[in-house]
Amino acid sequence: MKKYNFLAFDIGATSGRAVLGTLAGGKFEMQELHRFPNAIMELHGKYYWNIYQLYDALKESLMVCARRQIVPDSIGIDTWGVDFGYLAKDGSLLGLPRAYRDPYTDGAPEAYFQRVPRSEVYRLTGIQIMNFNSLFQLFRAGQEGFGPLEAAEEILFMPDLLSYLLTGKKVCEYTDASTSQILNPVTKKFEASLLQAAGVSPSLMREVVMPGTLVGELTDALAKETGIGKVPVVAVAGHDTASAVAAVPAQDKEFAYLSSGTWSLMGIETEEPIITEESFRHNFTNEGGIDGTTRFLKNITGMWLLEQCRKEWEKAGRDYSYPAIVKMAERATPFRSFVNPDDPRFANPASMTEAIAGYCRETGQPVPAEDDEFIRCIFESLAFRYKEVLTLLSEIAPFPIRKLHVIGGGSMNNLLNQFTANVINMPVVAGPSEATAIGNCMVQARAAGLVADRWEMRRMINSFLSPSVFQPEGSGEWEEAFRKYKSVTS
Ligand code: LFR
Repeated sequence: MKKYNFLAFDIGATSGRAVLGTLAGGKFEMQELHRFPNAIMELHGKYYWNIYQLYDALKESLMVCARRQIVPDSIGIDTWGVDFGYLAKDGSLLGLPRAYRDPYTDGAPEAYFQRVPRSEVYRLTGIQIMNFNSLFQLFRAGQEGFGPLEAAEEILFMPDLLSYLLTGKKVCEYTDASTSQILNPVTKKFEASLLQAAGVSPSLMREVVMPGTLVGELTDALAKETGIGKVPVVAVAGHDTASAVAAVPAQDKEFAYLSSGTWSLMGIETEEPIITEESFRHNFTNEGGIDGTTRFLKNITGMWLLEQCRKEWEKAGRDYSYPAIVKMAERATPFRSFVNPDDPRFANPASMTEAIAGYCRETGQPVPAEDDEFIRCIFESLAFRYKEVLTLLSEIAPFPIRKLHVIGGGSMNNLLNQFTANVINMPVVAGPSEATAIGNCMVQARAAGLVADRWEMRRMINSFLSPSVFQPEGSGEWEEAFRKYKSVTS
């Protein structure tokens, strides 16, 4: 029986991982081979991703593989969405990719809508309006006279860019391209008119390919230097959220998901995009999924709030582990103060604790002072925001939503899972926490002809996973607290 090795690179805004998925006789197993940091770097007032450091980390991971005598059958890369790098005519990488939290896009959508109305941008792309979408980044880069754009022959989105560094071959993978707000989700082609209106050339984009497409093999130099050989690189669902949703262990379509990490992405999987007056009004997005599905979802500011507080506490010498944080929240007084996690002030504040305190002060609530009060405020506020978005989703969904699947790192937070179940009054199924890496491996397995579609992937995932189920608990206290949340956040 052949044993297949799939190497998944799953790279997020704060760290990346090389995970090995092994498939033999219908049995799937995973192990982490290497973990490396990723961070936004500021240089002369602009914010970038250090792609060369990432490239080194990928190389190091390949060496770890080679040292352990593991020969991957293929490699797949997924990252966060929207960001991209610029390439010159000869294929040289121009500068560093800008990071989506660079404030250069503040106010960019409003300025762009002077050229193409907001409703038209949404009609053509079905993508929720967010400052940092690639369309607005290109628009601003053009206005800034950003050198790399001026010299660029084309752009490559982050997962494709990293695959290009590894193979020398270029593709534009569909799920990640779908986050750009340039792609039309119905035709699955880029809308030249949107780029022209941004003042950039439509020739920057190449044709999209579907997840599962072979990009190419590792370059000769890399194959030799790392000692791993000419391993093929497959374009998986390059957008991390698409990979995660592929790995939701659902058995039928009547579910909503919450991909919980730095962001909380809450949505449903549909056969067709939903671009209506209502979805426009509530700013829902239609991103591309596997098997031609649509991820109809909304971005909710997720663990970012906590991650940023944690950074401050760490600097002040208070370095809490994740389990310690959950314990602190458990002990804190319930229902004291709430924030709207999506308030723009939380996008990139100099101090997250100050920003939260300011929100509570302005809305006449008790101002958190102790660390445990901040944590409790964040968890409860997130649970309430989940309920708000799930209510909207239930109104729009073409099927009844019977449960919420929470996947990703945040699914390990049992306290928040229970809060969420209590407030949405529906079962919460938690796990896998490694959904993104699993989805990445599963698309590689499909490219190798080992699984047929997402339902077969999900059956396989279910066979080795035992997700925890959280049933709603409590009487009316969550409903009452939700009303208080509404009154301070609307
Ligand atoms: C999650 C994610 C979200 C996307 C945001 C920015 O990691 O990919 O789906 O909206 O990052 O790219």
